Amino acid sequence: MRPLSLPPVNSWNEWDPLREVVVGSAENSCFEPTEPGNKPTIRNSPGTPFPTGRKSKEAIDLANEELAGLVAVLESQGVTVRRPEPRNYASPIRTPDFEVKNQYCAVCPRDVLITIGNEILEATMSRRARYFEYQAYRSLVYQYWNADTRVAWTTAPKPSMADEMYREDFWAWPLEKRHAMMHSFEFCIHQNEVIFDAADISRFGTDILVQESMTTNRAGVRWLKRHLEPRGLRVHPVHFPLDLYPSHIDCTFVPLRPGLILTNPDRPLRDGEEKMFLANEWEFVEAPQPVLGNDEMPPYCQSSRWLSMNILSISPTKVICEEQETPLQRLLEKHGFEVLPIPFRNVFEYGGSLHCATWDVRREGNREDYFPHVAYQPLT
Ligand code: ABU
Repeated sequence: MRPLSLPPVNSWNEWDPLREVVVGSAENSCFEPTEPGNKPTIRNSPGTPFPTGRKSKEAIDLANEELAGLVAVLESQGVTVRRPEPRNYASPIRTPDFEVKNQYCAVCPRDVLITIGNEILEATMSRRARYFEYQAYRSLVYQYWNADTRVAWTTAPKPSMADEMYREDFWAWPLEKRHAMMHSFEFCIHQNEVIFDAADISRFGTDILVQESMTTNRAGVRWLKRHLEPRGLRVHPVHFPLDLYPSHIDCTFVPLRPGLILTNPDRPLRDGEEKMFLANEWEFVEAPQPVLGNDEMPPYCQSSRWLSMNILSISPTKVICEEQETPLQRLLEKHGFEVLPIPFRNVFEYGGSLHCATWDVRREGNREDYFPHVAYQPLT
C-alpha cells in the first residue's frame, strides 16, 4: 500500500526540504507607531521624532522588488510561494482596551504564524500595531484548513494590550540597570497575560525552543507548553542574557541541519542551557561579524545588525543568504552548504530579513527526535 501523501501543512523543523512558503509583502506598509511595547527611533538621529503613517512609495517599491526576487529564487527551486492579502494599515485602530494610530505591515509573517507539524498556530502578538496582522493571512489559513482534515489550526489567546500589560519605564532604563536586570528576563511586557510572537520559537522536531524576550513572556512559554506537550512535543525555554533588547530568536540561534546550529557571538546561551545540545552531539558554529555596523543599518530599521544571520533554509544543504553577507556565505560553504545570495537590505527597515519575511507551510519530512538524551521536565 502507498503511504498517504503529506498534508498540505507539514513542517517539523527549520531545515527539511522546503515545498511551500508564504512570502511577506510591503504593500501599504506604515511606520511602526510609538506605543508602550515599542519606542522606535531613527538611527544616528537622537531626538528626531520617528515618522508616522504610510511609508513612502519609493521605500515600499524597493522592498517589494527584493521580496519579488526572493519569490523568483524560491520558485526556481521548485518551491510553491503564496502571498498575503493586501490590507489597509494606515487607519487608527481601537479596541475596548487600547487605541493605536496606525498598524504596521505584512512583511514578516514569521512573527505571526508558525507551522508545528500539521498545525498552524497564530501567535498572540505583543504590540498593538500588530494585533490584527493575522488578517492578512486569514484567507490563506482558511484555504489550508479547508484543503485537508489533517490540518489543525489554533489561534492563541489575544492579550488585552492595555496599558497595564506593559512596563513602559523599561525603555528609559539606564544601561547599568539593564545590566543589573539581564538575568531576570523582565522586559517591556509583564507576566500577567499570555504573550508570544511566533518568531521567538524555533523547531527541532520533537523539541521546540522558545526564547523569553521583549515579545514573549513566561506566561507565553507556559501556554505553549500546555498546548504542545499533550501532542508529544517538548518545549524548552531559552535565554540569551547579553541581549538586552531580545526580540525573536532567528538572529541569535539558528539551526541549520541536524547537529549544527549557527550561534551569535554577542548573545551566548544562558549557562547550563547548552547541555541538551552537547549531550546530543550538536555543534555550535559562531556566525562571523555582520558586514554592516550598527550605524550603517537603514535609519528606520529597529532590528539589529544580526539580521545577517536571518537566513532561510531550502534544505539541509541549501540556504538563501543576504547578498552582501559574504563572510557568512563563506562559513556556510565551508560547512557544506550551497548558498544562494540575494539582495535584501531594503527589507530590513520592515523588521526582518529572509527568515522573518517567510512562513514555511510545508517541508518534506516527519517528526524526528534529535535529542534522545534530554532531561526534560514537563509541566505537571
Ligand atoms: N525580527 C528579528 C530581529 C532580531 C534582532 O534584532 O536581532
